[in-house]
Amino acid sequence: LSAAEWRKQSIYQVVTDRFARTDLSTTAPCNTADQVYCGGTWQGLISKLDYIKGMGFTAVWISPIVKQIDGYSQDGSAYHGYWARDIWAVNPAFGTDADLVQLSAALHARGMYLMVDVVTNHMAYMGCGTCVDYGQFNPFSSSSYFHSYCSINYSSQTSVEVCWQGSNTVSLPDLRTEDDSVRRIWNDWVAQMVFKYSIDGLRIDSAKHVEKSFWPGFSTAAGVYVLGEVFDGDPLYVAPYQHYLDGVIDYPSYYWILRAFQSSSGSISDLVSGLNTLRGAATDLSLYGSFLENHDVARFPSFTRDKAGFPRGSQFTANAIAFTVLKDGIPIIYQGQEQQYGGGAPPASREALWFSGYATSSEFYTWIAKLNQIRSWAIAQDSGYVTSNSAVIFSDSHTIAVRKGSSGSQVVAVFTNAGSSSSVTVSLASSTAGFEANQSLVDVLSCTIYTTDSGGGLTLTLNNGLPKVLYPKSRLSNSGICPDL
Ligand code: ABC
Ligand code: CA
Repeated sequence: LSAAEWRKQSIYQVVTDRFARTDLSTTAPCNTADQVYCGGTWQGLISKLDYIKGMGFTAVWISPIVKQIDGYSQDGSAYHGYWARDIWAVNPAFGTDADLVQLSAALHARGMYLMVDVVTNHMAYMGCGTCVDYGQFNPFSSSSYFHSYCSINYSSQTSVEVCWQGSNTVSLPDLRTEDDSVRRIWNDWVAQMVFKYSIDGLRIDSAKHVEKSFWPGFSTAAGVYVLGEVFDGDPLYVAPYQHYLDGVIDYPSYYWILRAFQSSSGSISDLVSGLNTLRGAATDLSLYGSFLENHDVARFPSFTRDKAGFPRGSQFTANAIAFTVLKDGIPIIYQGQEQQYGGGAPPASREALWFSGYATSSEFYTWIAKLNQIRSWAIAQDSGYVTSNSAVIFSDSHTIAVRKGSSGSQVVAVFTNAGSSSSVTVSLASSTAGFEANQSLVDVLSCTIYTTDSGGGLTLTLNNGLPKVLYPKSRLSNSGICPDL
């Protein structure tokens, strides 16, 4: 699938081992601290695709598929998939080649897309950096394919690229991706993978650890949208990667959103200025991947204690999720957010989803479903929606209002970190929000109608810390959104 088509998608991130088992057990043990395989499979995922589709997602990103190193150590086992040994075989713990083909077919049958996580930076070895038995790797079965061992000094980009991730318990031998022999293998591999499993897009692991010049050839060989993981909070560090990859994961915004919405003293002004900086630096924000949680960070609810008001949960989380889904870029929701999982730093944030019973009535399941529905309706109504950059039209210490989309069908969303028992009033001017005089707008989250004044202005109050998303009432017919209005 092309980058242009990916802009309109909404991605659900799956850690295969932790999503669903073939037996669909909801009680099989899975203690995250153990860092062992819990039994999730591609067949389990196939059985639960309607759970994902039911939230309005159109694509699924799965954790890496290739064969891993065996064994167990202080760093755990390879259940996450980032410790490759043989790139030409699939991980038998998750299923067979045929299962993977079936997964992709099952997604396509639902009009959905498959994104696969790929690691080209390194292989893995259970042992220290200078003890590696290179003969175990397929195909990189000699030390000549690898940089010699050194541990990364993050203040040097050269070191980030040529030294090794991992530890001396599980070392991650760093490939000489600058060599033609290595590049040829990866380009051939990715073309075959995309073809064999009908893959629609790739999430590129450890993108900042590979020299930039590797990516254009790899991306051309893949022939599908590639989304790079550049794990860094600095927009000026991250943005240039988009000259080499279609998109990048939006780590800069992640940090600003996390800090702005985790408590009533979070900084909205840092969020506003950060977004401005990123907008200035980014080549194409519509191809960024927006997220609030993933398998490498602590879950958002682990940062916030507000459990009152919003049913079973937090207004802070509700705002942060809504902001993430409606901002510029392709939204990515990590499995478990819809069940308000609260695991802290990894491995704690890799809880098995089955303990939730896959409840489709949970508050955040329906919240996310609503947000995806609104976004996809805005996209269907307005061909410029995804490609137009949003603008912050109002902000103060507790609120931020953002406008996105073409005039006449723009989405105006107002978010707050004021918390559960708050009431904050915001005035939006016609000149910035773009509303008409006496226009009917619907807050599509609560299905409440608002009417602008004779000058097109609107004053509205956010109660109990929840956001509002305004959309022209005249544009909602047949949307299925707020059908009773
Ligand atoms: C295992 C154990 C852990 C143990 C560790 C030593 O070994 O599970 O308990 O502590 C995989 C597994 C991990 C595993 C590692 C290492 O391999 O999932 O469980 O840890 O064996 C990707 C994947 C990730 C994967 C790998 C490796 C790469 O998403 O799941 O990990 O294939 C770096 C990399 C990034 C990588 C991430 C985990 O580590 O760049 O590609 N993710 C700074 C650095 C970042 C760094 C980050 C986290 O710290 O700049 O490069 O990411 O370590 C901001 C700054 C940022 C800064 C953050 C922390 O603060 O702007 O730059 O990031 O303000
Ligand atoms: Ca490297």
